[in-house]
Amino acid sequence: MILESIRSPADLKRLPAAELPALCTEIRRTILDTVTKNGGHLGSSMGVVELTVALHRVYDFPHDRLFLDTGHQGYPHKLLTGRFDRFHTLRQKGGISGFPNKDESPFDAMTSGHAGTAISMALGACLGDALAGEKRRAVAMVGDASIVSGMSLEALNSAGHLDRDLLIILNDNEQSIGKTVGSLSRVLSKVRLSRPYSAAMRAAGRLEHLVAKIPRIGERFDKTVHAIADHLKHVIVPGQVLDALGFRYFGIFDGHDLGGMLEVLTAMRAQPGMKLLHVLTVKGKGVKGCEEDPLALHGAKPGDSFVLEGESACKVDKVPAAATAAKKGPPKFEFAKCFSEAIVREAENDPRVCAITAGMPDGTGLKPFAEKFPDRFFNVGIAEQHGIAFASGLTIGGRRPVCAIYSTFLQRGYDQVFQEVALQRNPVVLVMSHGGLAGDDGATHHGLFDIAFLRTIPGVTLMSPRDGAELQEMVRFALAHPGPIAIRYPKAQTAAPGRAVAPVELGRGERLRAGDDVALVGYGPMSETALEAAALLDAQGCSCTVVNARFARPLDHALFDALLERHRLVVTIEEAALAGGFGSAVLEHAARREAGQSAAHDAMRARVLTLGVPDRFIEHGSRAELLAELGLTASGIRDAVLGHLREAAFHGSAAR
Ligand SMILES: Cc1ncc(C[n+]2csc(CCOP(=O)(O)OP(=O)(O)O)c2C)c(N)n1
Repeated sequence: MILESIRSPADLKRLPAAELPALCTEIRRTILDTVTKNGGHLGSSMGVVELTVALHRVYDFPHDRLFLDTGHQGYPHKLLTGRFDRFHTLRQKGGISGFPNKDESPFDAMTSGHAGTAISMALGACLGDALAGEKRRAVAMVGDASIVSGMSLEALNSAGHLDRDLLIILNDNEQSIGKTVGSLSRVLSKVRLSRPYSAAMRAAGRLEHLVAKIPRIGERFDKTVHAIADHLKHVIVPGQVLDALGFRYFGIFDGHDLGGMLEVLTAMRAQPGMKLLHVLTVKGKGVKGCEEDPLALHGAKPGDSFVLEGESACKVDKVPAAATAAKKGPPKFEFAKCFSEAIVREAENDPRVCAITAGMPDGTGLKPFAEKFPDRFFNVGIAEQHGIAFASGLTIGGRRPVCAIYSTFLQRGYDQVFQEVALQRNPVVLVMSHGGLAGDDGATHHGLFDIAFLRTIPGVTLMSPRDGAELQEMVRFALAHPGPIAIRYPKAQTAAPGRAVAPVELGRGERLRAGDDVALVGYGPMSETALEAAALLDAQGCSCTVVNARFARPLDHALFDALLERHRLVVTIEEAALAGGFGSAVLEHAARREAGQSAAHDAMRARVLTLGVPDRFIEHGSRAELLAELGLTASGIRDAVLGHLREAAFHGSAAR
């Protein structure tokens, strides 16, 4: 196997050119075999195999710097930069990350996972190096959905006039997760149709033979031959726009033509200044059916069986028995599916209900809504900031918008939640999926900070359901609420909805069972874990009250006063950062309450123990593994409580 012998790009550079096509096939084979076992981002990586091989053959990384936008297309890069041996551990706990990670390899110029950041980072690196007197080149590879995100456009705007040696590669596969949306993407489509070669290159009298002989473009030419002349008259040629911005535009090139990529990148490397290279690729290239259904290939789950073109079956190990056994028992639903059902139901009853996603109609569960209410569904692309402000605008028109964004990506829209939503008191419903540990995607994708960052904004109500049935009630409650409100839930399964849920009341928690010694208060699905922990603590002679907090804001002060007075210890449990989170809110309340009491009034027997995610970044692993590591399981909670009580008893007796 050639790939085995590639320990670094230096080995790749020594490889006879004739062996490169076989190497590309091996890279595709390795990615497919690994991702169908471990899960991962398949389509984007399969699409950039030739491009990545050519980049590493031509550039001198890590002296030159490569910034992969979002990073989900980075598997070929990992395989060529000394990680072949460990590639089978992809996305597994302790194994290599599914995204570029600067702690993993010097070839990863940045740790990434969020879209739209590569151009800014590459530009900053260029300028930083220049200021340090170092001569290095920088390359940013950006997808066609990410390059039209706000941050990329801001970076292009700021980069153009700076005379730095930066190459931006627009990896255009016409896909985001699903079809790329928006008018800028329509401009790109027109460009694809109208600009099959690089005028700049032609003017330079070089590389004319690289004029893209792209089959898909060719087909489209046939179909639209009459339209082309028209397009040529009206289209905004990116070369003109980018020239005006200070970039030199080169395109379009076939990203699967390895020889062509080597030649064009060699030319790019020799050209000083800001360049944008427009490359057309096919998402999932090499996988059978990739052109019909690229969405299916964006992310693969363990056990998915994909077949490489020209093969009848691929080697896919069956899902281990343990994993299938876990599926038995009462029916389970994804939280996202429960949300999906609820929002469709609410929209059927209320024509004001609208839904917004920032490029994630599938992951957020909004697809059924989009199909049923296309006029009330808005996919704004990878533009969380815009999506939130846009939702707020919809309220001005009397609509009831639900903005469904993963917790980690909502971080992009903090200022919009502050100014466009909260300051105006506009009733936007923010629905955060992946609130908690996102599992295999790792540090960039865990949604751990939303409670802390939203809790500081006046007037934003925060809640989290204990299960799918309660989530559906909360969606109903949120849509009737007169101000900004956010619901968070994890990327996890829950009991199928159906149980009767006690009515949701603003700022009121729900007592699930009564006990004498310790009160366990769960936020969201941690309430279920708290119930299990209470059973374990019972067995140790420790009687527990269990509360489902429901709201992190407003906090149920009366309930917490009662808990603090009647228990030796109040324990808060959340799948979120402890710093500033739900437990912090309870601690603040307890401290304020204590400060207001006279020294003689020693009614507050309880102390507060906060359990959650400590003050560090959490790497990838399955959600179950990470919860266990962080002690957020029933046995972990039991051990923490017993340890705390033992310590308190020791200090108590020492003081006496
Ligand atoms: C800020 C942010 N929002 C949403 C996402 C989720 N996301 C991951 S990949 C992706 C699509 C990226 O499309 P594109 O840039 O065209 O690259 P491709 O997958 O086509 O290679 C999206 C929306 C993200 N990673 N970051």
